[in-house]
Parts: sequence; C-alpha cells; structure tokens
Amino acid sequence: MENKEIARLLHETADLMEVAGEDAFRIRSYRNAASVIASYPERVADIVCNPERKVTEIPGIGKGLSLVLAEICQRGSFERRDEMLARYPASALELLKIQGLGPKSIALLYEHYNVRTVDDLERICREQKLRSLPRMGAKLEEKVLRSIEAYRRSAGRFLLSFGRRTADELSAEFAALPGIEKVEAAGSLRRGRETVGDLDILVTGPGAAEALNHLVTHPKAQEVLGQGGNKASVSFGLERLQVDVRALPHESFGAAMQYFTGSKEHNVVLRTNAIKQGLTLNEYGLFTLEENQRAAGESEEDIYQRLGYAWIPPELRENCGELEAAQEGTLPKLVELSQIRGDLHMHTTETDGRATLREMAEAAAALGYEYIAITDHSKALAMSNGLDEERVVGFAAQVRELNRDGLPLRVFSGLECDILRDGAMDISEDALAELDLVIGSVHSYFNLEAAEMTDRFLRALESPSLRIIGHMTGRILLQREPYPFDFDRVAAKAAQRGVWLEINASPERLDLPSQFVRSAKRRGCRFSISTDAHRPSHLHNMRYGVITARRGWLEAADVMNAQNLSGFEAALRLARTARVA
Ligand code: DGT
Ligand code: CA
Ligand code: CA
Ligand code: ZN
Repeated sequence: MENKEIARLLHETADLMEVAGEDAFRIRSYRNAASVIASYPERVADIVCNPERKVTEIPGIGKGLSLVLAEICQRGSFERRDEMLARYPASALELLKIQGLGPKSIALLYEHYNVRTVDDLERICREQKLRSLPRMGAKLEEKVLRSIEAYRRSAGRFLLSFGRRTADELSAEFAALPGIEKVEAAGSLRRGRETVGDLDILVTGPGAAEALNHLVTHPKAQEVLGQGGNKASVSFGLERLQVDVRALPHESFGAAMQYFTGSKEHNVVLRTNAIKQGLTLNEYGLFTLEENQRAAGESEEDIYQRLGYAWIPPELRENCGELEAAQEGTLPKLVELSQIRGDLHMHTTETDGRATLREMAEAAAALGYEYIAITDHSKALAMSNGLDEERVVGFAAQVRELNRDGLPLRVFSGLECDILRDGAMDISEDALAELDLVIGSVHSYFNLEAAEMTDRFLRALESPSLRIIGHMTGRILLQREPYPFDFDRVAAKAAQRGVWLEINASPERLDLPSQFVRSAKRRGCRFSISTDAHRPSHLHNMRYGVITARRGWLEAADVMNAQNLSGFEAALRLARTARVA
C-alpha cells in the first residue's frame, strides 16, 4: 500500500471522528501522522513489514499509531475506521468534500435533519432549513448549494497528473507486449484538460488484442466494465479510474486518434465540414460519401489537411476558434517545454520547502535551466516560518554572494509575499526592493466579497516591487473553487503595470486556468510558468504548466521564463526602472 493511500485512510477516519465529536487530541494525532506519512520519502508499508525496522522511527508515529499502521498494511483498514463507518454512512465522507461545511456542521445536520447524503443536503438547503441551525445562515445555504454544484461537476474526475502517470504506466506495459506497434493516449488527457474523466488508450499492431487481454487480467483492474473484439474497459487501481483501450488496424490509427482525442464539440464541427465537402469522417478514416473511397486515415495530419485545415495541436481542440484559425493559417506557434529556461517560484528549507537553495539549484541545473528564482514565504505565513524584513534583506545579500562563488546556474533572490486582506504587501517596500523578483500571492481571507477581492488585487498591483501575481484564482482542483473577483479588471491593470501573471504548474492548482490565460493575453498580459516546487522532484511539474499555457494559446514570446538569461535579466531591469520612473 502506498503512503498516499495510508494517509487518506487516516485523514478520512480523523474527519469522521470529528463529525462524531471525539477527542481532539486523538484526531490531531491521526492528521499529523497522515501528513507525515504522505510526504515520507520511503514506503511506510515496507518499514511496517520489515522486522528489522520500527515505524516508530518516523517522527510523529508513536506506539498507538504503529499498531494502526500494522493493521492497515495487513487488511487495508483498521478498527477505529470500521467503527466510524458503522456509525456514519460512508456518504458522510462525501459531505465533507462539500466546500463550506466542516465536520461540526455535518454532525449538526445529521442530528437535526438526518442529512446523510449530498442529495439530502441539497434538499435541506432548498427548503431553507439550514439557516435555522446555530451559526448557519441564508448566505451559507447559497454557498453550500454552489459548492454542491461544483462537487457534482468534479465528482468522478481525476487530476491530469494522475491520469498521465496511470497512462504512462499502462502504455509502457502494452508497448512491451509482442506485436505492438503504437500505443498512444487520446481523450481529454491528450488535450491536457486539468482533470480527466477516464483514459482513452489506442493500440495498433498484430498483437493489439493481447493488450486488451493484458488490461482485463491486470492485477490492478478492480472490475471489468466491458470487453469486446477491439475494445476493453476496466476500472483501474484503488482510485477506480476508468481506462478504455481500443485495438485498431494501423491504417485507421490517425482517424482514431483524431476521433478519440475530441473534444466532442471540435469533432462535431469537423464532421459537419467534411459532409459539406462530400466526405464522411469517423474513427476508421475519412471516406468519400459517394464511392466510400478512403481519402485519409493513417495520420491525423492527412485528415486535417484533406479537409482544408492545418494540423491542430490537441490542447486547442475545444472548438474555441482553433478550427477557423487552422483554415486561415493563423494558429499560434504554441510554447513548448523545451523552450523553458528557468523556474521562477520555489520554496526551500528557509520556509516550508524540503531542500536547500543549493539542492534546488542543482536539481534545476540538471533539467537544463539557465536560471531560477527562490521565492520562500513571507511572515504572514507564520506556520511555515515565513521571512520578515530582516531575513528578506539578509537573504538578498546571501544570494548575491552565492552567485559570485559558483552556483550551477543563476539564482535570483525572490519572495512569495502574501497579499494581505486589504491588498497591502506583507513586507515593507524598502525590504522588497532588495530582491530581484517578488511574487504576490493570496493565502488568506478567501471568502471576501467579489468587489473586495478585486480591490485587494488592484491595490497590490500598486506595489512598486511586485513582479508577478502567483496562483491568482486560488483554486485547488477538485477541492476548492476560485474565489469570485473581477478577473478582467485585475488582468487589465496587471498589463498596464507590467506585472506578469503566473501559471502555477502544481498539478492540484494549474492556476491560472487556461480560459483566463487566453483572455489575459488578449488584454496584453505577460506570463511566467512556475512549479511552486517544495522539493526537487516538483520541478518536473513544469510540463503541466506548459500544457495549461498552450491551452491558453500562449507562444514563447508571451512567457517571460522562456527567455534566455540575458533577455530575462533585461526584462527585470526594464520593469524596475519603469517602476521607479
Ligand atoms: P473526459 O473523459 O470526460 O475527461 O473527456 P473526453 O474528452 O476524454 O471524453 P470521452 O472519454 O467521453 O471520449 C473521448 C473522445 O471520444 C471525446 O473527446 C470525443 C470522442 N467521442 C466519444 N464519444 C463520442 C460521441 O458520442 N460523439 C462524438 N462526436 N465524439 C465522441
Ligand atoms: Ca476520456
Ligand atoms: Ca472514454
Ligand atoms: Zn503560494
């Protein structure tokens, strides 16, 4: 069992114990253990099973928890959890995912109205009964209804990064089977949507049927959902991600890639257009209507070309203007991962990162980068030991010195400075002025009214040192919706002030969302794509940021960290003199 899964069981149980109003100390110890285990570098299950090791060597794991862990590794659950699940329906866990409702509120709802499911909850809100409970009101009712809607939209979806990892794992296994020619993932994964509903994998070659067999007999297949001559579907892994695999003749591969990449909306327009030209397009190929002659099918390029379009990068296939652009020859030349020269948002052991500045610099240099910015937290994030003015100034001086004595790449001194509730920066301007690059981020007071949140950003944009706005909408995919504010107004002012917008590449954020990227570009904004890495391995998440940028129609010229070092330094200098003037 993986650490993440163990952590999930502990968290879940702690949540239910909170609904049950149990001892806070016990609850906290489960939660602490969960977060320690989630980020523990070794597989905890291996330690549990190893008679020469003791789990109590892991900080935060005491005697009691070591028994719990042993039980989890043995049978996938533990007594406390079973007790809780016997007392509350498993659907109570679903209720906990509704934003705006904590365990205490759920306990109240359970007690007063026997609310057991999301449907129950929705009914209670619609009947305006929630507001009669202590500390709840009409406003919360509205908020909960909105959260329920968001929850239903995201239910059964998975992070892009998780989809990617699962697809890569399976694809490698298929590719190793005899008689397999091509293995490719299509669907929303190929389009780079921030979440995926299921995986659509296409396989060609004389051994393609073997791939279907491999899938349905896979030890991680929880359930076979369907199996035919050229298609198989299973629900895969503990997460039960649906995987569809299709076996194809190779002359249909391009047509199938085109069809199953979607989006549906994109395909509908393409097919309609084909018919106007006397052609019919399906997953097997492009055929003439009259004689049913094959006109294209082996490659996607041929299909698009035969229909009068340039080949369209999958990230753009959402029927949002890409088909017109492909006819007119005005598709953008999208930014690519290989064009990224640096990473401008990362944390170190100074605050809540796991590696030192030098370790991060070395990991970034190994990726071929020319520069990075170290941007630890500011003091408002006291929990993560954020920097105050004195430490900021000291850090800037230290980075100047380190750059002189041989780092593997250029390091810029930076800060992820909190934007306070009223839009003020958490650190004084004279201290910020010592740094090469300041990111401003919102980490608190997410619940402001839209107008207040807009003003907060507008005021932050007045700061002469602010260079980048970090993860601007605050969304956490599948967990937290963006807070409401007037994005277009803020983007317009950012463009005018020369402040760049971050595309945070962390897979659970992907913030800015791609629609926002595109509209901000139209308003003249520039962008940075950064990982917000808290450890060296997170630097690899850059690819997801680049995909999001591509879905926002960005070219290399729009992305500041796609500039080489001298170009980037010049941009920083320019920004600074513009501010002073
Ligand atoms: P997802 O899985 O919800 O993240 O989104 P997709 O886009 O991967 O959707 P999915 O898996 O249902 O289907 C994959 C692609 O196959 C879809 O983007 C377009 C194509 N497709 C599937 N079913 C239909 C259909 O009934 N009509 C059309 N036109 N295309 C379809
Ligand atoms: Ca899909
Ligand atoms: Ca599918
Ligand atoms: Zn942040």
